[in-house]
Amino acid sequence: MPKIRTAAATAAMACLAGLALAPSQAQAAGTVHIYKVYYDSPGSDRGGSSSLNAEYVQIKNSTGSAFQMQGHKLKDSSGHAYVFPSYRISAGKTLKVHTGKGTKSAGHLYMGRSAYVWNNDKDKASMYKPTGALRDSCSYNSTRADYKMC
Ligand SMILES: [Ca+2]
Ligand SMILES: [Ca+2]
Repeated sequence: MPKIRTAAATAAMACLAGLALAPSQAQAAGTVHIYKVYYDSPGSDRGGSSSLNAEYVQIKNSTGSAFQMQGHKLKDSSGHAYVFPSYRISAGKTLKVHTGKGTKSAGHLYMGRSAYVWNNDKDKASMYKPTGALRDSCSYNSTRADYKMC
C-alpha cells in the first residue's frame, strides 16, 4: 500500500511544518529596549563635542507600533539622569541618545552634557518608565571592547 503511506507521510510533514512556524510568530510581540551602549568613544577622550556625542545609548523599538518615549528616564550607575522629551520611535526603528550637546533630529537625542557619562570600564544603563518602574537595563564590565550589544 505505498500510496497510502505516501499520503500519510505528506500529512505528517505538513503538520510539522505548521508547528515549525509557531516560534517565529510568537516573536512578533517585541519590546522597547536598550540595544547598544557605546561607552568608550573612538580615540582619546578629550571631551570635544564629536567625542562626547560618539558616546551614546541606542534604544530599539522591536514592537509593531510606534512608541512615545516622553517621560522615560535613562540613568547610569552613579545617578546621572536624562529625561526623554517627546519623541516617537517608529516600529522597528532605533534611537541614539548622545552624551553631548546637539539638536534633536530623527533617530537622535542629546543629553546636553559637557562630560562623559558612561564609564569606559564598567557601568549600567537603566531605562525607567514614566511611572518609575524599570523598563530595561544593560550592564557591562570590560575595557577590551568599546561598546556592548545588549
Ligand atoms: Ca565613556
Ligand atoms: Ca575613547
